Amino acid sequence: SESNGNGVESSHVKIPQIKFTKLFINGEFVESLSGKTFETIDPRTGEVIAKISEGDKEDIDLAVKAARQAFDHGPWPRLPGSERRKIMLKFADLIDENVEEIAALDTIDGGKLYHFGKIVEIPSAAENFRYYAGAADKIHGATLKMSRELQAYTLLEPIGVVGHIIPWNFPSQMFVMKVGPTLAAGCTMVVKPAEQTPLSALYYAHLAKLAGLPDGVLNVVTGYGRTAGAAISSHMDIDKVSFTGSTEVGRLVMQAAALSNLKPVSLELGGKSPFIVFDDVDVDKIASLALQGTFYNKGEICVAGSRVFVQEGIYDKFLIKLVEKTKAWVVGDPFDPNVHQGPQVDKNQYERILKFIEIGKKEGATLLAGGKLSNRKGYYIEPTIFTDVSDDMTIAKEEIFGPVMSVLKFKSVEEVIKRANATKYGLAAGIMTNDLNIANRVSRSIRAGVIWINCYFAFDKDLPYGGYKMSGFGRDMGLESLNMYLQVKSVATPIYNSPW
Ligand code: TXE
Repeated sequence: SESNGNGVESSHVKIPQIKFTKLFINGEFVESLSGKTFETIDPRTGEVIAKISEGDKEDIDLAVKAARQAFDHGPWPRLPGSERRKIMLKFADLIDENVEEIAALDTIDGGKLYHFGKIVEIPSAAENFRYYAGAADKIHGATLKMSRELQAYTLLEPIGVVGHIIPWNFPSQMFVMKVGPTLAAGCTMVVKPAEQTPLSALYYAHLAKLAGLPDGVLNVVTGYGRTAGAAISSHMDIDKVSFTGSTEVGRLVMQAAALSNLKPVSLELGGKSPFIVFDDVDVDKIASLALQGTFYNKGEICVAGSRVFVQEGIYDKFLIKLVEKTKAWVVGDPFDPNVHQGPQVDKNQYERILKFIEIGKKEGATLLAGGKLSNRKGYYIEPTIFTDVSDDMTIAKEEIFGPVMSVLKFKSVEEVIKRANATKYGLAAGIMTNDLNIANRVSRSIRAGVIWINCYFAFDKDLPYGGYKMSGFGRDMGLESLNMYLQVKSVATPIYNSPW
């Protein structure tokens, strides 16, 4: 049932042929100028899926030129919002029409669950696009009440050419969550997908063309971060850069932006989010949620609730439930509908996670479940739970980005607030309690961009998403994200034509 991704049947689904492997610049698929390619790998097997054109600085230059031309002289920023909306809605319909193929691309490229992609992730990506399509004709400034005899108003203008650098853990959702508001705002752009997962981004470029998006508005340059990615953050003719990825690279992106043309930057970086369980909860239900909170998408999610704080009164009961449920958590081929967890995205991440597991053992945490490799080929790791974790252990401090949970015991509300906040990150937090006063108090005390009370991963297109502290700044999703792609221009004129 293994396959090399070339249109072969897997035991569960037909794996699509790879149709798009070249850079998408100015409305055409083209080879990179150097002619170089890189291999994208199927993490289920470690085998090569396809050779993809490797874009570098010169290719980014070409793509920026196309985007600049489309912004300065093309129709896109000048179209009435309603016209942009039409094309975006068509784009969304095309995503829906090709859901199975796109979901399968993300599965072979990133090890993501196929059925979840097909039923939830890709349709919600299309819906997210419609959300921004609906905003395209409602972007406007305000009339200002001035304290002098001036008539004044603000205009909201597209910021210009945008550079998007995106990661591999949610190739489709990241693409849509960045491209949707950028298009609605009337900007043009260059997108660099992660080198691990270039396939769906190129497929989306093809759909954009079919939807009638003018040439040069959306350019996709595949390639590595240190070359193509770095060329985006330091480009003199890119007006804004939006980055999602590691905190280390986020720092490089911001530095490059500062040293080049001072382009504004938005960064969505790592996290080490607390998932706090108070004594009064339904233990069975919340244990299931905690499992999802850490192991969903193989733990490759920046808002993973991987520090699970459990109040002492239910601590033992909670651990028993966690272990019981972990036994029923199935790791295997992500095309199989019964599987909960596929392989990690690549060998690097796989080895990085295993290293953290070893460090956890060495630093004295107790391995309650998992910790081993699965014996199959590919980059699979068992869902892993550590207990007796103290706040200063590496596994409690560093983002592991894998299926590894640390369980920590706490006594009081004040204590858990303090410990939950004792991290350089501030992306998300989960608060599990039926006590409204505790929920209110803790949600206001945690320094994080997203708080989920009695739920986790409650993503929604309406819900802005982003970090505090070293988890970055700027907000993706929601109407809030449109602001990242708009400039505010103030216009004032004397009311009585009187000079002042
Ligand atoms: O990330 P990188 P990596 C975290 C997670 C993970 C770790 C390392 O902890 O284990 O980061 O993953 C591009 N200039 N997250 O190494 O390198 C790169 O090509 C410009 C959290 O894969 O940050 C890719 O497109 N761009 C996260 C993107 O940056 C550069 C998601 C992200 O890759 C670049 C991913 C450079 N110098 C990893 N170097 C989240 N917040 O969801 C690389 N890139």
